Amino acid sequence: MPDGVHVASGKVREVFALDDEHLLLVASDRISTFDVVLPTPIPDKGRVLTGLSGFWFARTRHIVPNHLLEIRPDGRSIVCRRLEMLPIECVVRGYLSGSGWRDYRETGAVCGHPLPSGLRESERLPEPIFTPATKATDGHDENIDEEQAAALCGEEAYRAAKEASLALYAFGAVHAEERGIILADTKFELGHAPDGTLVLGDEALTPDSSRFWPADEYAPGGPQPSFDKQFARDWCEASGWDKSPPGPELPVDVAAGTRARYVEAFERLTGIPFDRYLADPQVVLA
Ligand code: Q0N
Repeated sequence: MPDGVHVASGKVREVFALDDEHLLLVASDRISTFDVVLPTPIPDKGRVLTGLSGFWFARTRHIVPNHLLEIRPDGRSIVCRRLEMLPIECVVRGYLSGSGWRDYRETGAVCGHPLPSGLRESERLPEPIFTPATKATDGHDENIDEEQAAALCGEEAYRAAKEASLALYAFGAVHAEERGIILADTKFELGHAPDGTLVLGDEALTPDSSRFWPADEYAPGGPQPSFDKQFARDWCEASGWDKSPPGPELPVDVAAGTRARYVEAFERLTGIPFDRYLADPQVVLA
């Protein structure tokens, strides 16, 4: 069984079972904008995301252990421990954006967290909040409150997942801010190892699982440009595409410009030249 049995796929990644205890996670170069996967790949995007995840996994083991066992020589796939995943998305928000902003405008609260009145879109929150969501099969996750999340996970697992998620976010946000990137929010997936230990799975603190904003352009009071995808999004908007599938082909310069932004995020956050990662993916683990 060279590369395993296909067990799951996301919009841009695939999961294969290697055996009962091990999975292979493969990150493709596909990109989604406005919830649609575009026909044009972004060269090396899967490697950027895999390398960044590896970088964070190696540096956050003191907060919570993770599923990473090995980054493959291709730089785009990892071998990981197979976990029993919690049935929630563990979202942490430090800024008011996306569904958090929508919920706040409609109700003044996000996932049961009452917030001060008068906050603007993209504003920094008084403190980061844990805002769990269900895992919807149609890709449209639904925000839930603490009580619903605890009922889905069990009280003890919920408490531990919340604590780990908030600590991981705090670690990532400080590191990113020191490098000129605002980590507005992020999503973790956690699970249990066979011995019952809580373990961080999936990818972590990547541009696909987070909102990265360039700090030097931060201007609350409206939506912020995405560090990585804004180039592709702007081109899609200007192309007149109605945002229903299929998405438009990106011109080569737009694909290249988008790649450059992903690579820049990698280099700023890791301090490692991306070429070094391509030559030896293990550099992010040192
Ligand atoms: C798992 N998903 C949903 C990849 C991620 N370590 C694990 N053990 C058992 N199951 C999973 C993992 C992990 N990671 C998580 N599916 C399987 C997220 N997927 C979506 C598709 O891309």
